[in-house]
Amino acid sequence: MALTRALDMERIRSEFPILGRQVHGHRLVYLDSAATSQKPRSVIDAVSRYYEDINSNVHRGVHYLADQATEAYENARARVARFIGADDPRGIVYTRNTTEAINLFARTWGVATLKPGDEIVTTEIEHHSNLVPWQMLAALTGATLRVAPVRPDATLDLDALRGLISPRTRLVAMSHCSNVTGAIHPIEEIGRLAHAVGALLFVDAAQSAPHIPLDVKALDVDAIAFSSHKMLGPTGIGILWAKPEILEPLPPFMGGGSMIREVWTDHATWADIPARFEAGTPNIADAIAFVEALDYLDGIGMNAIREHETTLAGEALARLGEIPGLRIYGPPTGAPRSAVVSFNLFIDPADPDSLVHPHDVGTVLDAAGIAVRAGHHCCNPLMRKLDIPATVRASFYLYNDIDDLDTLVTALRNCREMFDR
Ligand code: C6P
Repeated sequence: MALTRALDMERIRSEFPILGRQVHGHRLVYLDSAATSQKPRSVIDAVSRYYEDINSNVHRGVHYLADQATEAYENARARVARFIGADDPRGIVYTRNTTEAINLFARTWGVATLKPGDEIVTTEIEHHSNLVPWQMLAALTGATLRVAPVRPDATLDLDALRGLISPRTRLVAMSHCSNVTGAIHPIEEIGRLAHAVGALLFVDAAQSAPHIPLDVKALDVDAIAFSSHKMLGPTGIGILWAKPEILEPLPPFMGGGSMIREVWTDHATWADIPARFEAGTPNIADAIAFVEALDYLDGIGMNAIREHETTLAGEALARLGEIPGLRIYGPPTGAPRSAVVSFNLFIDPADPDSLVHPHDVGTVLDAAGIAVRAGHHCCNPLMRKLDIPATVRASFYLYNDIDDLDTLVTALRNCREMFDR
């Protein structure tokens, strides 16, 4: 049964071949899209088509195939720019993933800009990818890292974050959407505060770009990072976007082919952006196939996807909340959130020691054909703050429907009974 009229679920499901398979004798219920999404047939075909038709290196050859591959690779860059509302494709830098995009920005902008006394502001709810690179940058430059705390209810303390932004701040680096709680953070407001003190806003959009219409101009962010694999595209391709005027004066990230203008034995000069940041043979096939993913998302419409997921998340919160002893971590009802739901099962809600270990819950769900993530979700500081080892996380996407939620709820009720015995 379709939950909303926003999407044609039958058609969408039929376009994702993996959703037709069985796991442990059950229909696969894939609720782990925050880790990586499934891929529609058009993306899978685009990868093979590239190797069958135009496989060649880019920006090097003088032959027909090299021209075709280069054109497709650069058209893909322009397509990504259009997807996020950026006017100039020179602001799009291909990386392997969000993690590499954040490290690239830290190692280029950060090393070129920061000095002792400067401050980077981030938050306790960040994925390690948006925390550790800033820790490393602070150690390298003598800058100070300030970290806004999470409240005991697992929401970000926005007042504390506002209070940390000062004339010493050079960069605020924060997630648009938490991969654990699904909270959507007010990046427009934080951006205004950052800009008022002359700082930049860097947004980790790994969990928002796949689910929320994004427009970098309307949001007025300075740089963002996201991963193709979380938004129907292939693994191995990520995006750093930054305003071209920010990228223009920066030094390269890595040295090698493609990123140079001229090389002598003792020095070199740099290519223009974005080539300056793309040393070596890039991931051509997956950059080109990423276009199919973006076309697929836009074909359905990011607003329709958001509407579908909001309805599904609302239903999930209500239904999961009825399971005795199930505790959900994250924003209060009505607060902006994505379709990521983290929770734990306690046999006795009043006794923290009665926690059913999330890995055990994950294993029971897996036996029923349900794929969720159980763990710390690369968010150790958040887990420490919540005083839990891990959570179970169900993350929904455009191909999930109410029957997936039904299956999850039934399996969780069974799981609770099993551990209560
Ligand atoms: N989160 C999850 O299961 P990469 O691995 O580089 O594509 O993305 C890193 C990353 C950065 N920021 C956020 C908010 C993320 O959620 C992730 C990836 C996955 O939650 C894998 S750990």
